[in-house]
Amino acid sequence: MNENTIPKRYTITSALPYANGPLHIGHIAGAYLPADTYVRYLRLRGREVVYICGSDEHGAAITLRAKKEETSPQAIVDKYHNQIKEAFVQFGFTFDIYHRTSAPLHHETAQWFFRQLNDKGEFVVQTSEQYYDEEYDQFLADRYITGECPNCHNPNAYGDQCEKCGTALSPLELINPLSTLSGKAPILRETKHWYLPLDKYQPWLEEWLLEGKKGKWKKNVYGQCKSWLEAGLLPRSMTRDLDWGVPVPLEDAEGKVLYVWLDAPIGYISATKEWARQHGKDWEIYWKKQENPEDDSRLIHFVGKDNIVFHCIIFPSILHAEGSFILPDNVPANEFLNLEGDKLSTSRNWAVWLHEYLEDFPGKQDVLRYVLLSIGPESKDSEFTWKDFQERNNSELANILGNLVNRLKLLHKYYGGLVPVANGLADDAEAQLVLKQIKVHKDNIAENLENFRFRDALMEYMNIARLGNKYLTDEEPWKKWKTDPEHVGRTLYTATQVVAALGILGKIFLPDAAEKILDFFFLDSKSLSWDDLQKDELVSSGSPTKQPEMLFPKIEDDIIQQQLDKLEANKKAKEGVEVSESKVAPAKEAITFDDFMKLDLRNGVILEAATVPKADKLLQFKVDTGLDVRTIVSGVAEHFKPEDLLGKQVTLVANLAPRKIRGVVSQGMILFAEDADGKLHLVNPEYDVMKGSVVK
Ligand code: B3M
Ligand code: ZN
Repeated sequence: MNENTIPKRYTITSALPYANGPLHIGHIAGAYLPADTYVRYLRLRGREVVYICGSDEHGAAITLRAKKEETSPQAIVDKYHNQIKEAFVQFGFTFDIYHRTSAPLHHETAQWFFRQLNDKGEFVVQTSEQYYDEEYDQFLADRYITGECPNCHNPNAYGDQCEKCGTALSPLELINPLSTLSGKAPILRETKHWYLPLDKYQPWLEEWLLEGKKGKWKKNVYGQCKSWLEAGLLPRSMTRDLDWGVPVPLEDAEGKVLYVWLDAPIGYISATKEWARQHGKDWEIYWKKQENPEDDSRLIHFVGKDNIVFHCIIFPSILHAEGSFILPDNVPANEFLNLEGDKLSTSRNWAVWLHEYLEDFPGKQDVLRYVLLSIGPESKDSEFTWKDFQERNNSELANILGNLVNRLKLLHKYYGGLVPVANGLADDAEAQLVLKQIKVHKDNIAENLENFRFRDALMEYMNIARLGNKYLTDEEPWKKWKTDPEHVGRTLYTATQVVAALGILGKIFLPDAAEKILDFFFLDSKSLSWDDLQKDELVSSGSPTKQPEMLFPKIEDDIIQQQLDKLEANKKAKEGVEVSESKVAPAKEAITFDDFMKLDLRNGVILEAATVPKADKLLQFKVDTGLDVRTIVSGVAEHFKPEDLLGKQVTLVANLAPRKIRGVVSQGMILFAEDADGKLHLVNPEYDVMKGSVVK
């Protein structure tokens, strides 16, 4: 099907949030608000849409949380599934269903899929050595194991993915892996798993994705996929040695479950099946290839940056391998949203939680929609600040949109609240220009939304309000009322059409305000659609109107200060808790004295310091160790500028085997200590000592 034609129907999905914690504004800005806005637009245009979401209730993150809270995984997912679902409903997201992957229907659907692939011989069954935690008597996969990312050297990469650079990993690729259960280095033990041969699908992916989606998918998404495909795809295990998840439906797979990234995307399909069951619909028209490809539903996944590989490479490979399903038409993933100059972080409690926003700002869902769409990380990471939140509410929503609606008080001042007649409208050039401009902005909104450009679409929407304000300011009806009442009639009639258009289009971006605007005209918002915007007249002369209300009250400084104080307090409280809960990394496995004596620890001095080309996390040093002058590479470029460390005394491991890192041979390791805020500091004796002195 050609992207430019209008499909018979749409299957829209938002990433299934892990049911192991509350949602924050980063989640909303990434996978949910753009999707909901797009769905509202499609529905306003009368297109057939099913919008799917639900809780992702499997995976190591959930079982780890259960262990930490000394409860069961089911208790964890029940708690957070309900909290998340409630927050979504309160915020006004319009999913057709919000399902969950612990539901029996999902297990059946995921197991059906696994059997289909297995019966087709798609899996490669392999017995191999996997990391195993002896103390916990458990194999370690995904979040059960962490280590240094081989790609970006993030020290806290997970066994299945590095969240910093997004690279899909397998545990054996981690440098210095540690079990997140015992904190100890794991051993290797044999186990059998069913691998999806992604390498076998590489040629197909290069054709379907690199060729087929070129220029159609967002650059940030296409670029990530291109780099993975260029690196060459490897077979990926689709089963895990865990006791929480969808059991592998095979005799010889006792104690194994489906990999969460096999099962979760199938959750979109099981959710659709449940929705169809509840509404007497046929789920297959939303997921299966139709007789005539022109009848295929258009599948669009809305996700955050760290989910790109799973939705663009792994899930499409699974769908392609099974053979009877449609493939994603687009995956317009967003980048990351930061908060007040720092990364949003659940673990550091550095976040604006959705459920807390709803408590602190009741009835202000539109304000958060507006701000998050305005700053959306559509092509690069972006920043939320409370000051900007206040500024956009006060100087944009209140002063532009709210102000225009409020100025229709003039209908009550001059016409008893009725919309006046517009004699001579056809010859009124200014009025004609305004009525024409509304349609231009409406078409620009469509063009931007069809291409997932939400910031630009919202700007076009606000330009309609700016158009109305400028028109009234230029026409000055309050000055002409006595001398030219006919002109005033035309002006206020035209301004009324502008506000009515903002009511209809507002259903896409600001649903609560839209309801209020249309209600101001006694208009039923459900009866008005996109096609009405083609007309010049949305509200006819003589129509009654209500006194306009203040749509967006100003947000005062003290309210914003409270949020800033809350952020800091949350962060301190979290640090406080973590320090008391010995936030330090778990102890490593005991070593013998002889092991320690093998280390040759010395003090030295940094003679030269420089960056490492094309490695934005690395610095390279020339170090005088007292034995020699050598090069050492450290992953500290995010903490220091080269000049910060020039001339500094260091403690180093002098007898570490040389390692080539990004083309530079590093001979040793300089020791740094990480503080509670994640900042690094050199480890040194209290006083400067002679170069080469041995640390005992
Ligand atoms: N549960 C969300 C995440 O990675 C993940 C999405 C699943 S969508 C099928 O945070
Ligand atoms: Zn990485």
